Amino acid sequence: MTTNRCLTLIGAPTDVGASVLGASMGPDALRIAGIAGALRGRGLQVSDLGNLPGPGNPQAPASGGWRHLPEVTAWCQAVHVATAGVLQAGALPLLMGGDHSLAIGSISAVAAHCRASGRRLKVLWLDAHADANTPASSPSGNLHGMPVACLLGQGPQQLVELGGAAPVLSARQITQIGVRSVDPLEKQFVNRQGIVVHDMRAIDEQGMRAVVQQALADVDEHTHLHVSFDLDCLDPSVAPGVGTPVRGGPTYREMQLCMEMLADSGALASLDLVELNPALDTRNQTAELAVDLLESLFGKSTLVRP
Ligand code: B3U
Ligand code: MN
Ligand code: MN
Repeated sequence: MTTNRCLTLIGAPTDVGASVLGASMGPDALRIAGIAGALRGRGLQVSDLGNLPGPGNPQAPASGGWRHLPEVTAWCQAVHVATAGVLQAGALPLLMGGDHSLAIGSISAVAAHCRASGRRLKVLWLDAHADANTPASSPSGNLHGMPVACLLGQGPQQLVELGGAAPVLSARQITQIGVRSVDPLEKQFVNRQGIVVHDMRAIDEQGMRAVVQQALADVDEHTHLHVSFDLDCLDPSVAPGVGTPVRGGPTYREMQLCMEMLADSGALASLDLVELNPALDTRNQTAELAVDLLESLFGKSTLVRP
């Protein structure tokens, strides 16, 4: 169970890092699904900062290897400042996306906070994609496919240096779970960097329990655990409301176990919940599933466990 009992919701209604429009409606869909009440039900003190303001989506083609760099930079700066403020106030920031490019803003703020407070940062990246493209490797130019590379110091300078110090992370600080779609050149980057990826084959062969145990092996009481949860990690049969679904993802039960084990670590201190696309959802099913999984992430369990 996490020790921080104050949580602040931050809405980041952007889809400017993606091709498919609609993730900008994610924060409100999560509110409609009852995110604040569910977290209060877990005993947390919840406040909602509302939605951050940011630039709209110009729907421009890629140039220079990326799309919408000034707009994504502006969103990430806003997210960075808001996340830093919440951490400074001693609360747990929960970023409601919005597309996954916003993690450059949140994680750069979390990393600065950890540097200042002497805590070790560990990032768990739950995603169907590795999000480790660079402008040279990206097939789309979409910046939501590049946040991991940017955080590791590879990408447009504005994003790489968004939080000042770069790189924000070293490869051993990030572990990925649920990955099943990686572009050819992106694969080379992931291998060169030595990022630990527990792909779907690992989950199939070893089970979610063993995978999460390995991912948490270096997490202790001095660790700030940041979870960056892209909802397209889940199998699209249970989570259809995402812009870039990939079949063959974790089931509801597998992801619930993952959430329960992360809760047990007691280390969770910040969170991104991204890529929810209400325009593609059926009756807010994916938002409701996200809220259900959050309850497990914040300690809900069927029985009292020792
Ligand atoms: N790897 C592809 C697709 C993608 C990555 N992240 C998302 N989609 N959501 C790309 O465009 O970089
Ligand atoms: Mn992602
Ligand atoms: Mn994804």
